[in-house]
Amino acid sequence: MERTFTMVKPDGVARGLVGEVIRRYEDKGLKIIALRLRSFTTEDAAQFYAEHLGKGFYQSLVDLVTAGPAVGMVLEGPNAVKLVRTLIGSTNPQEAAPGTIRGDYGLELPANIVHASDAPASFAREAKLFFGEDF
Ligand code: FUP
Repeated sequence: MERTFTMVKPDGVARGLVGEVIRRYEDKGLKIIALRLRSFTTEDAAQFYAEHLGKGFYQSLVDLVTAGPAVGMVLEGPNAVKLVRTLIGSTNPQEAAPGTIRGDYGLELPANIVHASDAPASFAREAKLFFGEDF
């Protein structure tokens, strides 16, 4: 069974959407393997979003993810990486389809409510960064 990492980002936590996001993952049948609320330092954010360093939206992304606590989780299910990406919707909430988390709750970048790993390798890296252990 495949695993993925997903996170209700600080904008989603501040909006009170933790329960709603977990509800959707559970309704779909995904199993929660790990769950934690924690805050990102600027250094954590720089590591987590290293691939975006130098891009125009980088600073606003770091500001957003360090603005308050995030709720990260490891989920397990068949094709979990791709499945959760489908449930969250497109990166830009203005383009995300209704019925997806970003499509239903996001309004404007960079505040798109949730993050989810885009490949098994990013799952391993991101879950380790968030939880400080291997999954
Ligand atoms: P995703 O994997 O869907 O979260 O998207 P990316 O890894 O491409 O982007 C990571 C985060 O950067 C997004 F969640 C929001 C932010 N971002 C912007 O603010 N503007 C952009 O044009 C692209 C991404």
